[in-house]
Amino acid sequence: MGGALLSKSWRTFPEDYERSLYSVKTYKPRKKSVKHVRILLHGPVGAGKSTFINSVNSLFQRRITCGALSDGANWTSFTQKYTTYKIEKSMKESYNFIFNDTKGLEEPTNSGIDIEDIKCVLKGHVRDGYKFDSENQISEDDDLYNANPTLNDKVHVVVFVIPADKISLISGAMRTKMRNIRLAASEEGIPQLIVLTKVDEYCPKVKEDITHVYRSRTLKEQVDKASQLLGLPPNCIFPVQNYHTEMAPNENMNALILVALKQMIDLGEDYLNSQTDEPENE
Ligand SMILES: Nc1nc2c(ncn2[C@@H]2O[C@H](COP(=O)(O)OP(=O)(O)O)[C@@H](O)[C@H]2O)c(=O)[nH]1
Ligand SMILES: [Mg+2]
Repeated sequence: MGGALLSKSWRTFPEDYERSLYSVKTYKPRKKSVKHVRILLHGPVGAGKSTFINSVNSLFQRRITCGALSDGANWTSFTQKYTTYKIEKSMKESYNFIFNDTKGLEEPTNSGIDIEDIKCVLKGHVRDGYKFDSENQISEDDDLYNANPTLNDKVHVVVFVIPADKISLISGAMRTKMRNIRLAASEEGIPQLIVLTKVDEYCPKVKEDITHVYRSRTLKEQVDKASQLLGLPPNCIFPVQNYHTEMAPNENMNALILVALKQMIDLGEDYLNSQTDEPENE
């Protein structure tokens, strides 16, 4: 056994930051009927989903933004409102990628979203503002049920958000639920990836210096565990450190967040181009 840091990195630290930033900023779906790529974040409560969206926002605003998305006191609530998050480009405009955020069913409260509801989300049947109810599935009679979703309403990429420091604590039940969501997404042909958060919490060497992220021996092990957990290859797993306290903007943290975001957009764009524009009738 060697030290905490491997002499060789298992992935190259992203270098062409400005180019990636430019391509994300100017991204526009090739399909005219689609306004944006819709990214669905899913994962246990406290995994860092809201903080990731905040981190992306901070990256684009070039200052740290927080608060607005924090789940705060209501994280154990039984209902969860379906909300779309946009990143503002200017007063009038947003970037052409949007986020939706869903949490898994939690023991023991069993709050969270049922797999059947998630399937409806994936297909674009759930409108903004819908309050998920862990006791009842969305009904076709609901005002916020979209009976005729277009490609624009559908989810184009699914992101599992998993905390690096808690992978071993993920219960069998939670794992099954995540795998079922993965299966449902795969059935729709929707691509998936994993964002591995809290790499700073997990590895002291990474906390010291984020550029060590791809040289951390223990973190590589967590990447492999996450890969096994959901059956996604290690190259679909993106370690990040979110802006979680009063931190100054950091170029290296941004680089990791941007690599993950760019991959989400690229996979989402591939999915869009593989679909027909016709509204789906079920
Ligand atoms: N150290 C550290 N803390 C994080 C990171 N990401 C999120 N957090 C913290 O983890 C907690 C839960 O995050 P939150 O985004 O609310 O989780 P959510 O339930 O998935 O939306 C918050 O206190 C965050 O500040 C990270 O990368 N590193
Ligand atoms: Mg949240």
